[in-house]
Amino acid sequence: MTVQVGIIMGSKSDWPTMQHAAEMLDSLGVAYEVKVVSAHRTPDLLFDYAKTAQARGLKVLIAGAGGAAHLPGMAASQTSLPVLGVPVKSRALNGLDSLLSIVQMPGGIAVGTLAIGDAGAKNAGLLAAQILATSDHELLKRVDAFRAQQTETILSEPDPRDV
Ligand code: RP5
Repeated sequence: MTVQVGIIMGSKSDWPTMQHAAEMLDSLGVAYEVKVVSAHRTPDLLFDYAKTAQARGLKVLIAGAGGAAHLPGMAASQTSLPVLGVPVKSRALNGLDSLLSIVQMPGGIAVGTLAIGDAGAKNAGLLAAQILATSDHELLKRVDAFRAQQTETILSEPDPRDV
């Protein structure tokens, strides 16, 4: 399978959150790579990664970071690939700092910002798959099947007291 999605994050400590993006891509059969790339601690690596991503065949980047979360925006500044930003829940401010750092991009450089934490990472994986599915009919069928299954699970268990 050709690797189409790059999942990057500012620190190893972001992995418990970002693994939810990877799990979603796994479940939808989308190949991806994972790498720690820090906007602040490894800026040269970030520039190299983002500048070469398209030529290496990647189609979407998912970038997660916490606190002064500049990774998604700086990655977006170096590539025309769609960049999905995941605000990681920070220890000090519960991720509000991460969210505001990622979402408030200046006009002209776009980052698609997801929710704080696990749900945001999960949806980043799903949204990356949906972007790829616009030109991949088999993937679109898998995305639709996932959604149908999710709906069916809820409809078949309407009583919240059932385990
Ligand atoms: C950010 O700083 C990372 O994205 C991480 O969320 C946060 C804390 O990093 P560590 O101190 O845990 O390495 O760059």
